[in-house]
Amino acid sequence: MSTFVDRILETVVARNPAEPEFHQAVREVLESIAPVIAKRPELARAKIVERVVEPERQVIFRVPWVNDKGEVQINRGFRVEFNSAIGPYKGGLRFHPSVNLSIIKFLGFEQIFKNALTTTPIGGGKGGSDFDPKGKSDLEVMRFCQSFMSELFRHIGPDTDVPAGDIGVGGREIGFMYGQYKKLTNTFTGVLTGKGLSYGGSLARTEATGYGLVYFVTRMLQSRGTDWKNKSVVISGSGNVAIYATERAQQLGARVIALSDSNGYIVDNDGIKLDTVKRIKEIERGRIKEYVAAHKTAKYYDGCQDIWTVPCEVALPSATQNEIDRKAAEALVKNKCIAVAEGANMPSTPEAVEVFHNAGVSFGPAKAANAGGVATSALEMAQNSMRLNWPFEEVDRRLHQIMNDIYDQCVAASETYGAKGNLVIGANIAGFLKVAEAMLAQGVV
Ligand code: NDP
Ligand code: 2IT
Repeated sequence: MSTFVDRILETVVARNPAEPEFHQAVREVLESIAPVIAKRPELARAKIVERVVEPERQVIFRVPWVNDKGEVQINRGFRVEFNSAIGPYKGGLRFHPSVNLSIIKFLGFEQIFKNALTTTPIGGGKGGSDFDPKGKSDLEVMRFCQSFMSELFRHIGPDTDVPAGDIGVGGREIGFMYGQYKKLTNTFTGVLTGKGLSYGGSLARTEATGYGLVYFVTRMLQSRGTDWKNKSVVISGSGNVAIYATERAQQLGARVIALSDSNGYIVDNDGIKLDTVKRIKEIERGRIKEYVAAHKTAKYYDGCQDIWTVPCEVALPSATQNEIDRKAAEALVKNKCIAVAEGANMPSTPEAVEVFHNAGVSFGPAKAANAGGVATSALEMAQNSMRLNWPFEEVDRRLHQIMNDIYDQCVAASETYGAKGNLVIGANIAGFLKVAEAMLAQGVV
């Protein structure tokens, strides 16, 4: 089994040097699917795994733009079209100074299996730029987005590749990119998701990742014979995913007591007042620190990492990759945390996941737990194709159903392959098998 993992990983590392996040994501999937390959020689013969770790297409491009002072700026743009076996490439765009090829490839690789789990017909892709929207004026963001789309537009399309948001890309950025795509192609199509409601966006897409995460955790808690009522919850980040996970968890009776950003975290033992967070983050584009000015009983702590030392029963890492290491996981376990589910992509290191599994903490991996966002993007694509809009309740009902299906698929696959209770293995196997069957059927392409 380990020969299989080592052999493929060796090639991946040699062919993609200096891409540690990509290697990390590939290793986890390989370790999970090794028993499937052992049982299915036709997948080995067709070299499905060797093919799935190689992106179908990778585009890297220059993004020049002019800032408000009239100075020329140069960023780098990426779009990795990873796998189109089950549908058009689909996945977000991340704008953050840390973006590089390794980050985009790990995200694109994860997206293949996540999208397969949603049961909607979408392939896997990801893109972005090392552009930092923080501290930029709206006009600077617009000029950047227009320049970014001036190259990206020739690679995407409603039946080819459909980007959306991720870190640093929300409604404002999607709007500017959509406008530029429309101007360049003279078409009005569903080429991006996460659009504004006035020009083809879906109700509930904004809420979907966070709400979906909460629906997934509901099932994890049910399997332990409990629910959200009065549970203390710590959520990292204070962006799109964190805000709407907080909202839905609170509606279900949970006590969300901490949120963060990359500078630090707040603790409000009376429960986070989400209206204040929405004002600071969504309207004023401020920092989470400002929360304590409005709520004197809350406390702010510098440094985001120590948020995991805040005692809680449920932890939802919803900021970024590798934010929970072994030490943070041990702190959560020590404080009697019973469930951890990943709102962010790959927020737990492999060592942290091991700590959770060994301690009997229920663990919901990203590609299952945060799939509600992209699933609802697929619902947005469906509505755009039909040229109609479903009501909020209809989209939310479908999202809820999809999250329940994903949970059931993960449990079933984990049991079939002798790893009951391990949702990491379940998610990887269930997602992989769907993509593998489609690749097998379509021949060597
Ligand atoms: P946002 O840009 O809305 O928010 C990101 C949040 O995470 C901010 O609070 C940000 O703080 C914090 N953050 C970002 N980078 C770091 C870092 N290096 N260290 C500490 N904190 C950091 O992004 P989203 O909420 O959309 O995305 C959050 C996570 O969820 C990402 O991992 C994304 O890939 C994942 N995800 C998003 C989906 C979506 O639909 N949006 C779907 C599925 C997964 P600061 O302001 O200081 O940067
Ligand atoms: O990581 C993710 O799944 C996303 N950022 C959402 C992608 C999408 O196409 O909606």
